Amino acid sequence: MDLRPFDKPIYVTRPYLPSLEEFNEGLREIWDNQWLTNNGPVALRFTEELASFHQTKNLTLFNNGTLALQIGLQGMGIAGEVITTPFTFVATTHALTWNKIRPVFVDIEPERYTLDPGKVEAAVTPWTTAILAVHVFGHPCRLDDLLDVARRHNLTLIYDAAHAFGVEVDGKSIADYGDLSMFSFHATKLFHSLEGGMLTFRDGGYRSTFDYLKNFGFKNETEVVMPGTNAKMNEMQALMGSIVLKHFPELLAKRREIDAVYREKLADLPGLKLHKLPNGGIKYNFSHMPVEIDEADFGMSRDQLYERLKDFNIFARRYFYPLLPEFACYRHVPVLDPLTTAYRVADRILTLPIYHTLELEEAERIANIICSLSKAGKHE
Ligand code: T4K
Repeated sequence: MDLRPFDKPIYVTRPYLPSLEEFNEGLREIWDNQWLTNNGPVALRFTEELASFHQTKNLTLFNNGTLALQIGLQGMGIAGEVITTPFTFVATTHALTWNKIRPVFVDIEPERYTLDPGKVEAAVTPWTTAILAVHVFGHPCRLDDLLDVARRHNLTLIYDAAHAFGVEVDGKSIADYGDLSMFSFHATKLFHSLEGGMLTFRDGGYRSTFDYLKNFGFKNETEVVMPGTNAKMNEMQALMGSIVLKHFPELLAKRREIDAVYREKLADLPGLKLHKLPNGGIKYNFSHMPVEIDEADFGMSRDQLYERLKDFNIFARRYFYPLLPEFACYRHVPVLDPLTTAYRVADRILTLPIYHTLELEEAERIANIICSLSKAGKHE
């Protein structure tokens, strides 16, 4: 069994890069057009490609996911309090704060790590205007239950789908669920456009508002109808996105294989819990490879394992730790729910490397190294 440290660093993820020839081919068109940003032809074409991929016309592109979400919230006039998850990347909560919205953190569920709809319901107050849930690691939230709570309390249902590109539920894109969804196309995501973001929305009437907001509020050359910002996707981003979209099926297939290797090797390891693959009509995207470490059974803590793996040139990540309310800028947020599950998961979670250029033998070696570091492995 190969337990040697890797010669090169193995990161939690690596961006998909097409061949330089393929990218150059697209660059030629941009050079010929002499058009670099502001709704250029490549961005318009990429929008069409994504519309066809998601089977919806109700989408618009941005230069990153964070600004997309900020603009989505602002464009829909969300205010007051929004019930959200503490187990996410900081950008989810920042998007609320930038809009002067008060985040209300409630707990997550232990298996899928997404918002617990029962806890959401219990946190509704007269000031609540929306739910902002996250399909964390690409795991769809409890869509029906959240919709039920939202409709009964007249709340807008917003999904941070930063990790959920390509996920389908009952044959429909995850973008079809909720009033608004935000997707991140950051380089670290399984689908990327260097940086980038997308909003999809149920009510097509919001399109012009979102488009004005991302372009300084311009309606036309002489009319500014709202104080917008600059959040447009440029032509280079759109070119990369368009190429990555063509290769998306093969990227997904490779991730599925890597996931299977980890599962086979780690399934029975005491003290390590694999995340449960979403089932029941869900097409998953293998966006991340989270595992939970139980210190007593595994023989070392999650943090010790995280550090020990570095000795083998393996750079796993603790997504998402610390929990949002632990950050200095959110310590003042009153938290009424003890967030028991979220704290437990944040203390145990480790996301293992998964990306299309990771060889299956490398995934196997990472898994074997993890086994060898565990209490059970040492006794073998
Ligand atoms: N909502 C959620 C739930 C999110 O997860 C995110 C972003 C957002 C909203 C906001 O969307 P964006 O505004 O970003 O579109 C990374 C990403 O920067 C961030 O996009 C992502 N979530 C978050 C989960 O992860 P870091 O600080 O962990 O990234 P970094 O630079 O440490 O990269 C991780 C690893 O990836 C590196 O160790 C090596 C590898 N890497 C990274 C880059 C940038 C490469 O190999 N090449 C690269 O170019 O935040």
